[in-house]
Amino acid sequence: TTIPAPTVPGTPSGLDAASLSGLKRVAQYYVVTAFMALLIGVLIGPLQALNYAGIDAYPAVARIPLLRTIIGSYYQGLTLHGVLNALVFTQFFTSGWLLYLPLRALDVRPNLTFAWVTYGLMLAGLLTAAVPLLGNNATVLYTFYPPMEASPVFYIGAAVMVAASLLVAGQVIVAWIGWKRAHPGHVTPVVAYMSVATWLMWVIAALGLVAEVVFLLIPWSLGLTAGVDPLLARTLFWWTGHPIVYFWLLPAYVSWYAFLPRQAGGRLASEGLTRLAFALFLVFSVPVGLHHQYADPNISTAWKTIHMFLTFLVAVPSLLTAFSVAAALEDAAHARGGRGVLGWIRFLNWRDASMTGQVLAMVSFIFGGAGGIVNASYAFAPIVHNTAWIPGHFHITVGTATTLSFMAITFWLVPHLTGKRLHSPRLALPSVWLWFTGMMLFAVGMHWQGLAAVPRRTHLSAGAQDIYDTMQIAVPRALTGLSGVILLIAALLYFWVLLRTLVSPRVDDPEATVIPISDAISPSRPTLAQASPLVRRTEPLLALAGAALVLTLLVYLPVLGPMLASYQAVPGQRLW
Ligand code: HAS
Ligand code: HEM
Ligand code: CU
Repeated sequence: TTIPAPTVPGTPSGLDAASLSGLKRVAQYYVVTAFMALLIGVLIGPLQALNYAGIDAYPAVARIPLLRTIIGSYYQGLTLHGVLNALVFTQFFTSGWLLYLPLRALDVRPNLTFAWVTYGLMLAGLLTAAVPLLGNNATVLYTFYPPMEASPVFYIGAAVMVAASLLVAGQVIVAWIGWKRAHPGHVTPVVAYMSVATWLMWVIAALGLVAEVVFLLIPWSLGLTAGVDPLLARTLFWWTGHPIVYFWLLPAYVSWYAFLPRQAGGRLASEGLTRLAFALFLVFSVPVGLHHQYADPNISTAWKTIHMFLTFLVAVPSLLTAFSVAAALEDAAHARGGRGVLGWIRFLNWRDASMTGQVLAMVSFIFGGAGGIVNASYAFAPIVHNTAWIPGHFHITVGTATTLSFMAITFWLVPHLTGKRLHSPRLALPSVWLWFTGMMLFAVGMHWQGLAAVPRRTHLSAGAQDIYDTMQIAVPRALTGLSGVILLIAALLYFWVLLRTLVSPRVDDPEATVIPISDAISPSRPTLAQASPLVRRTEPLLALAGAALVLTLLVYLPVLGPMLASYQAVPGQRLW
């Protein structure tokens, strides 16, 4: 399972030294752009946490001219926070991460011009969308539900950004197909397997959003159509909107499976199981979107229920992951002398910030995942839907399981890409502990407030203060406010370490920091003939993607059909 070192210069299709360093540079641009977006997005978060503590910081913010442009209102800030963190940060990071890793694992020489053009396109899409966002002409939140209507420039920018991600997907998938042709009868190396499965899933997932933006929102916002059907648009949105959360999660899983065991001092539990988890994600990630629409009228209860059961099914590969990765960590701790049912946990490599951050991210995800299963239950959904519970849920999924993992990964990835040394590992460690502590407190505060029926997406510290004050939830409000302060400190520490690392001089050969690829406990077999039946059956990723598409159409066409047949054109509104 080792990622091969660059082959002898001159190998026709292999990754020679020049293309390796070129590839690293593209990946570095993606990763750094991602974290710049996160920096801006995250700084807005504490203001929102204070709002959920009953403290209105927005009049004070509005007095500072630069901030007034960005955070002119609670909702402009919230839109920027959601878009930059959840959409921009994740997509840019993954485009670098899951471009670099599979090409490296397959030892395929990339077309660097194509890679740079794709990066440029993604950046152009982002900058285009930023214009109306910063001008308060796209304050529609990151879900942009119509009939709220943003400037067409926002939708066009967003569409270009997503299109660019599909080009990255294409580059990786084409490289993998080429590798398959050149290596008949061989098993795809596990890191490449996970990456290709993730990209194939994303291609199918993105179809809903692409259809929504290209056929509904862009023509409508340009004034070419009189109105848009909100229900149809929302349904297409959630076609993408659910699986996008796995597009955020699976890149972290790649690291939890393939790299974290070695960082902890152990081995990957089972390659076959790893492949199975990703194959299941490929097939079952998309056909579940109606679990975001239980409260929407005019969708049959039967289809909502079917999507609910499929949601429970797509939790299975995460449960597999939980046990499999826990086993890998226990293996690591045993190798370091750890014993006991839980006693081994102490023996992990807790001095290493990269390992610690990822393990803490995983711990947060135990609770994030459990909450997700509550959300998915048709019977519980009415209690939690649209309440503060939901932001509670997703800050310990995307906000921690994903974000804290990506942060922890940069501690080795940035040195590996740049040849620079991590600035102050001593500060890196408290930054991940503080992020974890802050987000866990945030989650307690927000879930608790949600159960008390505090709504999400509400500037209640301003307009609704009277009602809010009578709710007798002083403890969770205080926890939420406190968490905002802790998270601010965590973010400042982390970005200090990252930025100092980036501006430091290059001191090492980048290859001196190795990709921490783990061995597997069960030996891996390079050819399909020797491989286990599980490995053989999960290898045909294109066929699995075909199955995913068929299943998605089966559970979506009967839902979309009636909506198209009774299309309701609703004129746009600007609520801000
Ligand atoms: Fe979710 C809403 C259901 C996972 C993100 N989710 C959201 C929203 C976001 C989001 C952003 O069914 C809000 C959207 C909006 O703005 O309206 N979610 C689920 C389910 C899962 C799930 C069933 N969500 C995620 C992930 C996200 C994410 C992952 C981002 C990355 N979610 C919902 C539903 C809603 C929803 C409803 C709509 C709510 C509403 O009413 O609006 C599952 O995939 C979760 C499965 C996960 C597990 C946990 C496995 C645990 C692991 C860690 C093991 C740890 C170890 C550490 C081994 C079963 C893998 C051991 C270490 C030691 C030291 C001991
Ligand atoms: C929304 C706080 C970091 C993604 C929110 C809300 C709060 C908050 C209080 C709820 C606002 C409302 O419903 O009115 C924070 C704090 C952070 C932080 C204090 C850390 C300093 C993150 C990160 C991500 C993220 C790292 C993702 C990578 C989101 C998203 C929303 C949100 C997608 C939903 C926006 C919407 O409802 O339109 N955040 N957040 N946040 N946050 Fe964060
Ligand atoms: Cu979902």
